[in-house]
Amino acid sequence: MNSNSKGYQLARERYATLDVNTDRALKTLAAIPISLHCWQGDDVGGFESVGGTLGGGLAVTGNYPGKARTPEELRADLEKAYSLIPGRHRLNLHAFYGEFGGRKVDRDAIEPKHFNNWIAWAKKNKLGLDFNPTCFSHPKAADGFTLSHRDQGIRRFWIEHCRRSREIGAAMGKALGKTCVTNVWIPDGLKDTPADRVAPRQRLAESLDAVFMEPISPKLNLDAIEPKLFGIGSESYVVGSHEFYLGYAISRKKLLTLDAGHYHPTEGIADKISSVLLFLPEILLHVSRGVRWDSDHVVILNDDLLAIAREIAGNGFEKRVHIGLDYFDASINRVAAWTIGARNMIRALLIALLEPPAIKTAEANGDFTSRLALQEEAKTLPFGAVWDYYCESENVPAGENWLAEAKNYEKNVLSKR
Ligand code: RNT
Ligand code: ZN
Repeated sequence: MNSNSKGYQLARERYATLDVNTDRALKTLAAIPISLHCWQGDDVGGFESVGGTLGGGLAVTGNYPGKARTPEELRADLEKAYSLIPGRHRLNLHAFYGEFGGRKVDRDAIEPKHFNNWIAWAKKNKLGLDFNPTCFSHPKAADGFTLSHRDQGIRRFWIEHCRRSREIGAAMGKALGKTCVTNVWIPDGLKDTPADRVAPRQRLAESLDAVFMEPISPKLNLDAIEPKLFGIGSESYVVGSHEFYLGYAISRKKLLTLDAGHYHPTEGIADKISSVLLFLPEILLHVSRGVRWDSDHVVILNDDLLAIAREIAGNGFEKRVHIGLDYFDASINRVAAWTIGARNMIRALLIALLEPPAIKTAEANGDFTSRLALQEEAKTLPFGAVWDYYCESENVPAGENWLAEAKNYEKNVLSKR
């Protein structure tokens, strides 16, 4: 009997009185993969031989020592993080994390072979892979426009990059036997008031149609597109706005990506899920945490996260909502940043799966008093004991015990870089 069994037995009994089956909840939880974003490991740097500076209005603050400098280091750091996160998960790669053998391979020339090491590593570690074209940190994106650029040559360059990215995604999906989601995010937008909001959007729609022209089996690769309200340097106008991509996704049957940092600060993505899934079969989430703006802070267990988890788990949308993380904090241990965010995402899903059914019943009966009372009482149910038990049964540290392992890794590996 392991140390948490006693706590788990008591929790299971307590939940049973509320018609909640904790064993069943854990079984469902174990089948929900979280896609960890590779870019937390090196501050969105990538491995191109001609290293550029971070562009596209993305900003990473902090200079905590020990960031990954090579693919080997990044993979080692990820392995450490996965060993501290319960369940089987995925890795979300950006195109500029390819391995180009010290050669300059421009973005319009990337091929599946540049990701062979990642694929082999994913296979060995039983991970799925997701993918993203990298339409920033590049001279051809320096003026803030890519797929919607007024210059046809620049548009063609980025179309080719995105086209190849889907093929790489399909190669990953095929090699691993797990569908890859390839997400297109572009920074295109304007700092100050546009004179013409229409033309760039027309060009973006045309470019995307060119990117997606070749049909790819949805078993191998799914295409996703990610809207944004504003960015640094695109405060007044973002070409790929929410309405733009919602319309595009519905008309072209693509996945819409909802990033928690991409809306007005008081606007949550949780409420969008049920609406969008009425009209699209599947979506992708970039779970992030904005603090006053799209600051990409590490995901914590707050109401926003719980609301997102409830929309997924409470409605049985686990298979239709692909969950990815998207944040970058360089002010703390980066392995810990992955671990904290991923554990919180999983913990939030667990809490949602353990929600007493009486809450929904009360609402269905028009008894809003009971709904509120039960919602509040549910906040102190013993989900912590269920979580600890889950961690132990998945052979990862329960409670705060993972921190000592992350600190050890920092001492023995990260601090020597
Ligand atoms: C940017 C988007 C995008 C990026 C990654 C690196 O605002 O959220 O998803 O964070 O592609
Ligand atoms: Zn994002």
